[in-house]
Amino acid sequence: MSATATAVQTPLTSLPAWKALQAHYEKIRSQHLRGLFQSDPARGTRLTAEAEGIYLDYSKHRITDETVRLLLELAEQSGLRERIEAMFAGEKINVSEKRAVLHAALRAPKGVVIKVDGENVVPGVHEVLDRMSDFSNRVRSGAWKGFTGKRIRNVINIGIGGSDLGPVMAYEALRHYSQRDMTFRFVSNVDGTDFAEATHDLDPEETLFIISSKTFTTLETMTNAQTARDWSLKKLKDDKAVAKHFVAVSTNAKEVAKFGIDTANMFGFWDWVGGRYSMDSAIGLSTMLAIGPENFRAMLAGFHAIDEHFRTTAFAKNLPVLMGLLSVWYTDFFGAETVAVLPYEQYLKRFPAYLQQLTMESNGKHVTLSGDRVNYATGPIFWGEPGTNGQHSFYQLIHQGTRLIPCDFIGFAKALNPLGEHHDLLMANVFAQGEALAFGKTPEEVKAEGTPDWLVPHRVFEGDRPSSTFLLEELTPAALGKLVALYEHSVFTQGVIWQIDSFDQWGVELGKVLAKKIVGELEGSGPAKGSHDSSTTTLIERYRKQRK
Ligand code: G6Q
Repeated sequence: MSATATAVQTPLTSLPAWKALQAHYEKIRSQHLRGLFQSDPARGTRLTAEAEGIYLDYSKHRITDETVRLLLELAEQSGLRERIEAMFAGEKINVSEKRAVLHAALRAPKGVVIKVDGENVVPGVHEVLDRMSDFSNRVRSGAWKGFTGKRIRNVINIGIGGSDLGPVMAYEALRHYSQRDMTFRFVSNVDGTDFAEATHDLDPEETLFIISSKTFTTLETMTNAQTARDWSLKKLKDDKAVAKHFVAVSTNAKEVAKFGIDTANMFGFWDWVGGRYSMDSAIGLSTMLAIGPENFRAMLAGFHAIDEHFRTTAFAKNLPVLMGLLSVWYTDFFGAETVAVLPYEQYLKRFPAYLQQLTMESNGKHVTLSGDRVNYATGPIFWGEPGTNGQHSFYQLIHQGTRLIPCDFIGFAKALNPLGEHHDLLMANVFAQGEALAFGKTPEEVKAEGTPDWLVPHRVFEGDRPSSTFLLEELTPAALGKLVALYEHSVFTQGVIWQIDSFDQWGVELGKVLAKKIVGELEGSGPAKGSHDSSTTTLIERYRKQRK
């Protein structure tokens, strides 16, 4: 293992920049954004950054130039530069799983050399991409036929977590570019309803299943895959049909073959691709089938552009670095618990859900790389919904509640579906929300509107509520790749500052193990067999009685 991955680090809270930020916070905490803008009208143009067609306005944050300077120092003192180099060089920076972290290799152009254990992984990436392209073209054109000779009209991706959230999000985000005479569905939950609803109106003769599972052992996915097999064969009545209606995306050829899928129809990836970082690997096969290989490659180019930006741009102008540092600033100094992601783009409706896994599974950690308990807060809770819908539900709390919730607003200058005034109305709302959150409405302003005294407190907006605004030209496949890569690298930046392993996920293990144990105890109706606490035992017994 490399020196960079395991080097003993100065504890975060002992770094000079951290201490300076603590002192600085005391000075800045009571400064209102109204005052900051009044005394420095240029901040709205200065505290911005732009790269690869993405404009980030971070002026509506509770920061000054001094805050930014100290946060950048924190990044330097945390060794972010070396850690970025280590990641892109294929070092095993996922220390608890002893793995390299190379989602950046998935979008590296041909000719780039990225080595893992001495082997260049880029040619293998392109070999899989070429096979995916060939397969997608055949299905999309109708050349690939189902077992009874019918054209494939429906594609169902079966996968969960990292093998589902990216594909669902990308399909929804890029639906505008999708082949409209095909239906795409996604089944993830072990709850049978998910499968039943996804298939109820489909014909097995026209339906292709993609079983997406890195390990090919995940309980939910294997259960759904088996159900899909039964559903198909009930109509197709011949085991040989499996080869025409099932393909696999996995790293586990042995299990794929055991399931009955022809390994010629298996698309592989590698242990250096984490599940939540895999939507641009073969896990994105459903995306490629929907939008076509060219658009998929455009998306990869978008990812790559931000990889290069992150790797080579000075931190002061580096979008993911700035995003990551701002998150640390609110999480650790203001004590903010959550971040709201608010895309003003209906196609991005699953983007917050996708980011929940990316951010929370990555940075929801309570020990450092060396296993010590952290004494500061790590990964915030991510949540959100598209605007303007959220404005009519939870924005009330962001505007007038008692919590500080930094917001990420995402908007596009051009509409993909221009209809009358819709887009201007949408964008007017995103700009208005950032403005209202930052500047609010004072009691004097409320009174001046003729509001009776008793009602004034209810109608006051304190303001001083921070937000970032991301403005892009249009939601294209490349733009989506860029947006996702921004958040990926922001997550990494935060993880480096917090000295945690952003690439493992041990926290999902315990529940899985216990579920396997309990499932065998649900048969019968007498007292529960397993040794559990009194609460779990009672719940199991009650279930056994009621299920009859
Ligand atoms: C992601 C996690 C997790 C994983 C799923 C599915 O980073 O590791 O969400 O993607 O548990 O795993 P398989 O792809 O192995 O079925």
